[in-house]
Amino acid sequence: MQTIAGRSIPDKLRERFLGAKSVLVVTGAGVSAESGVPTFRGGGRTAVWKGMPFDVISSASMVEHNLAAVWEWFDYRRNLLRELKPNPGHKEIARWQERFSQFTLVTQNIDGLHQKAGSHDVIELHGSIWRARCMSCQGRYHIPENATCPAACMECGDRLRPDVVLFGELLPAGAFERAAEAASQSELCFVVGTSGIVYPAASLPEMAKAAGAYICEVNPERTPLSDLCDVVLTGKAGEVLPRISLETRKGYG
Ligand code: BJW
Ligand code: ZN
Repeated sequence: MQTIAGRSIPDKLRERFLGAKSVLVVTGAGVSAESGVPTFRGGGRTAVWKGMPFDVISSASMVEHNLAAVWEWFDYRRNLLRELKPNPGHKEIARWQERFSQFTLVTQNIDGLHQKAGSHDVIELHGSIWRARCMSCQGRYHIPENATCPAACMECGDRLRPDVVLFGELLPAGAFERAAEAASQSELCFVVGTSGIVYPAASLPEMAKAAGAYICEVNPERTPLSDLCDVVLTGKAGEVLPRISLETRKGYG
């Protein structure tokens, strides 16, 4: 593992970036930090609601016992998100989908900022804050940016909850399987802005590595995944990712 904190992108990464056909990007809360979204752990402001840490308010137990409080917390976050814009990190990742013949973006984020930046077919492992899900029939409802969520399920009338994945809950059907398939076929894998402690998302770089991919982490801090990576670019996603593209342009330097 090589740690790079300076200005330039190492030659090996440049070679891989120029030659790769199949690329996987795995992102976490850190990629949205420069847009103003609080992270869950470390790296600046962390998510707290009325004095409760996020793992208390964003928990299956709270959904069961106080769904109204959970909605209040998610409504509050959606209101903040409405004003926030994708940052250069999101935008660079969106450009990469045109650059590589096989490109997969897997995010743990629920904020929708990758899609706002132009990314499509994003695998959202932990759901979306912009959807609600019926607690009985699993019917899903998009929540438009300028509207409130429907009061109840239009199919069966039961209560709706945010369509996000809390600890101990299953990921959306097929999402992890598609991500794992992409990991097993990748030649180059970027792990951006995640603390790498939440599974099964954190196993994707491990799978990519086992399949022979070159792994590059982008994060201002070290994580439990750093040792697995071939290179660690120490810095903010919005600064480091555009530099990778810039420094791999023909004639650079
Ligand atoms: C920057 C930056 C900048 C700052 N640029 N970087 C195997 C082993 C052990 C445990 C498990 C296991 N498999 C499953 C588990 C249990 C559990 C788990 O992983 N627990 C661990 C904590 C030990 N996993 C689950 O429960 C998952 N479900 C599951 O596996 O189902 C099967 C199952 C069922 C029943 C029993 C067992 C298994 C579900 C996980 C759901 C996670 N949900 C949350 C909350 C969403 C709702 C909400 O938003 O309120 O998702 S938790 C929270 O953590 C959120 C995130 O998506 C997730 C990951 O966090 P992330 O993105 O990494 O953010 P941070 O804040 O942790 O890190 C930010 C990073 O950015 C830092 O490193 C900074 O340095 C960096 N940074 N600025 C780049 N500018
Ligand atoms: Zn229903």
